[in-house]
Parts: sequence; structure tokens; C-alpha cells
Amino acid sequence: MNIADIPASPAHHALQAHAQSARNWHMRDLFAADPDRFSRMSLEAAGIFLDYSKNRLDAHTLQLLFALAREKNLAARRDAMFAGAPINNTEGRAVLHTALRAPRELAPQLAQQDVGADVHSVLTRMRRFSDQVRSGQWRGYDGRIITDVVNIGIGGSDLGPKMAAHALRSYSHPRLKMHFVSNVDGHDLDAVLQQIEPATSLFIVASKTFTTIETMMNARSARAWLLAHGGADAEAGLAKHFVAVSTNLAAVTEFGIAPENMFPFWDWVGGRYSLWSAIGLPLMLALGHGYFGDLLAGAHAMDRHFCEAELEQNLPVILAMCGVWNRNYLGFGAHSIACYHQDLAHFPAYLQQLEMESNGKSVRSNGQPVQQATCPLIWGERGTNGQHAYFQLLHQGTDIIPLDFIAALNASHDLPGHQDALLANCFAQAEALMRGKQEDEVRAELRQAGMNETQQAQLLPHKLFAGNRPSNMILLEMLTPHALGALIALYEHKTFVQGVIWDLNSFDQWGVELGKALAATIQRELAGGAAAAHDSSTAGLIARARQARF
Ligand code: G6Q
Repeated sequence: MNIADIPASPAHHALQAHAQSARNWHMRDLFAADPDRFSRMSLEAAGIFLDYSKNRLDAHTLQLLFALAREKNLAARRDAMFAGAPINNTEGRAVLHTALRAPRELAPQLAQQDVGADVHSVLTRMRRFSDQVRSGQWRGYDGRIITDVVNIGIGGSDLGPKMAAHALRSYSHPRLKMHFVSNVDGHDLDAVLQQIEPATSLFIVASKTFTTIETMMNARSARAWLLAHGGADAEAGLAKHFVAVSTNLAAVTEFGIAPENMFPFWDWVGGRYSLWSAIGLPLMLALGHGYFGDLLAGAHAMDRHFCEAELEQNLPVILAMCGVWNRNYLGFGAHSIACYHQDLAHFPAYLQQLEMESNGKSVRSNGQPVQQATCPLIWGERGTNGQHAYFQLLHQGTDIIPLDFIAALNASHDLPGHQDALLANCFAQAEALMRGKQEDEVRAELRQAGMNETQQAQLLPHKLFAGNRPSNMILLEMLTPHALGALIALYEHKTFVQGVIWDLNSFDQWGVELGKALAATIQRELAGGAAAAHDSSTAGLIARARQARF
């Protein structure tokens, strides 16, 4: 595949031609030439404010990007998703996570299913159950109330609830401690089991398929631990301490969890889009149904904006198209997420899955090779911590890596001074990355420090900052459930828009299958089974592990 192949697209050709000159622009000059740049290139929707003025683009660039989006029939593709068309074509499925947060009457009807009725019936059951656990009415096998909730799940059945439970910890029930176990590495489960008591713990086995190796292994080990340490008989222990979230009733029953303790969802909910479904049960337990409802409402507000606003005023579309410009026309291969909110610690990892599993693909939905680069590498950390680690590379490294800064204007603590210090750093980093530091500024500084010409000449190149490094600034009033819902939905739709531009099916993930199949073979060999055919490196590693095991 030649990534430089040019698709037959007038908008794409125009953008390529335009990029020839745009590559030489400096954002300092763009700001100097237009005092209204900030007000022209910022907007607010569903409580989320976006400043995208610190990108290397102008009004004409944006026009061309919107033309590309129109050429790709973005609006029709979006409407098809919301209407329940089977846009996940390799799995023959609709993609309806938006129906999970819509008022009942707005959910589409599928041929075999009244989506709104099913969604709201599960929400009612989740609400009843979470009320019982939170109030202390739901008791463990010896009559004590539940103090610890352990979610066992991985990937989409882990990252969303874990990220959101952490982000909204200041809204959480004071008694219930949330734990998330995902890794097949037994150290993960072991560390949690050491902190909890069987009689006061509730396990949620969260797995869409209920066949995922990591989750099933952890669930079986947790079940054995409960029965071995709990003094509960198998039936009572499981009934009071294990619930399941899944689409696979048969496997849940087979595991020993009764149907009344299973919260279902449906094949049209993709794993990485499943936080809004029963996969959000640990969140509803932590937050209560009121705040969980606010989370859904925030996401729905962003859905409405995405569906109703013109492309030029559409937050997810703008965020996506700035990304397309950076990726495909300026050639930047990575994108960093800097969350200036400690409680968003897991947000970069969540976005890694959302964007890279959705759009990390080389084949279009019609099976043809893609004709341009697709998802950049997504990575990030919290601010200000990242500043003291890898921001050196962002400021002066040989690669240009655009960033999304995400911050809340108001804190949910009242420690004096911290919030101003945090926001000052956030805004300063974006300013420094854009503006840089020029030779005359550095020379003046060095002169003032008393250095002679020779000393100045030595230090000058090290102290220069080229600047012109793009970033978006995303601001919330405060990290509330509503704001988090809107923020997540913003990125979901950004991901969808980019998938449309790149002609991808953003809702399958065949790339994870090969490693799973090979791991099953190697696991049998590690356990003493016959050797399979491998390259010499893999065979050598297996032999090494077998020899060295105690
Ligand atoms: C997400 C992926 C993947 C999935 C996990 C867990 O979009 O499909 O991350 O969520 O593999 O799958 P189960 O929920 O079936 O255990």
C-alpha cells in the first residue's frame, strides 16, 4: 500500500495544495494578523468549551476541511448511525450507544427490538439494585452490608467505568470502595483480594461475550476465593456476592449466576462504547442513579449538538477535522492528551482504546487499502506531571506532536491557590508551544544574566523554542457527571467523524484476534503440551520460560 496515493477527491486535492503553503506558516503570525482569532476559533456546546485557534490553519483551511467532510457525506453517515443502520458492516451490527443515553421516545426501533423499552427496563433494574446496595438493604451471606465492589472486566468492560469512577470520585458513595480488576496477571486480582473481606464484597463480572479469557479466569479465581474464605455455601455465596453484566445469558447461567442477577445489554453496543449500558453498573453503584442519569444527560446533550449543529459550528466535527489536518496534511503521527485534572488520570488510557481501537486500521470498510494515514498514536498524562517528564520533547523534540489540553475551570476541593497554579500551567504550556522563544528574546535574557558574547553563542541554540506546535484547549466549568458525559461523547463523535473521513469501519477490532489465538497455543505449551511450530525467537522464549519456572 502506498500511503501517498491520492484518492479521487476534489477536497483532498485542494487540501494538499493548500498544505504546501500552510506548512510554512507560523501561528505567531496568524495571531498577529487577526486579533479576533480566538473568538473566531472557539465555541461552546453542551457545557464544553473548545479553543482551536492554536492550530496551524486559517479560515480557508477550515472551509476546505468542511468541504472534505461534506464530500464524505458525513451528515448522512451520522444520521445512519443514530437511526440504527448496520454501519458495523464486518459484523452486521447497528451502532447504537447513543440510544443508551437518549430519552426512551428518541431511541430507534430495530426490526427485532424496541430499543428504548429494553434500554429503560435495564436502567430500572440497575437503579433498583444499586439503590439496594447503596442503602445497605442488599446484604452479604452473613448479614453484613456491602463495602467493596470489584468490577472484573477488561478492555471496554473496564476502561470506561474505571476512568469515570475515578473522575467522579467526589460524587461517590462514602461507604462503597470501588476496585477494578482486569489483567490476567494474578497480581491484579491478588492485590484487591488482600484488601477486601468476602462477606462484604460484591463482584461484578462484566463481559459482553462472557468468554474473554482474562475476565473468566479472574471471575473463576474470585469465585473460588469467596467460597474458600467466606464460609458461604456455593449458592448463597454466588447469589449475594456475584452479579453479571453480559449479552450471553447461557454462559452467565453456566457460571452459576442466576438470570435475576444478570444485567443485559446488546450486540449493538461496542465494548469501547459500552460505559452507558449495564457496563456502567459499577458507576451507578458508586454515583447513585441521579448522578449516573446526569452522566447520560451530558452525553445526550453532546449527541444533540452533534446531530443539530452546522458542521462549521459543530464541536466534535471541528475537533476531528483539526486532527485530520494535523495527521494527513501536516503529517503529524502522534497526538497527546494532557489532562489538567488529577481525577482524569485514566482519561488518556480510555481515549487510547476509543481512538486507536476504532481507527487504527489500514483497510477501508469496503476491504480496499486506505489511501492516507489513519489514527495517530494517542498517548498522554496528567498535567502538571507531564511537564516534568516528557514535555521537553513536545517543546524541542524533532517530532511535532499536537495536544489536547483538558481542564476544569473550577475545582471540587477548596485548597487555596492550587487551581490558579494548575490553570496557569495549562494555559502557559499551550502558549509556549504556540509562540516558542525567538533568538532576540533569548539573547536579551542571556545578556541580562551577565553572559558575554561567547557564552551567549554557546547557550543560544539550546534555549531557542521554535514554537508553532499545535494544541486544542478543552475547558469544562467543573468536572461534574454531566460535563464528563459530554466530554466522553465529544471524543466518541470525534472518533466517528475521523472514521468517516478515512472510510473506516470504526466499530470492529479484528486486529486484536491474532495475538489471542497465538496466546492460547503458547499457554498450552507452557503448561507442558506438545510444541507447536514457531519462529526460533518464540520457540526459544517458550523453552526458556519452561526451564526457568519454579
Ligand atoms: C472493545 C473491544 C474490547 C472488549 C474486551 C472485553 O471495543 O471489543 O476491548 O471490550 O475484549 O470483551 P468482553 O466484554 O466480551 O469480555
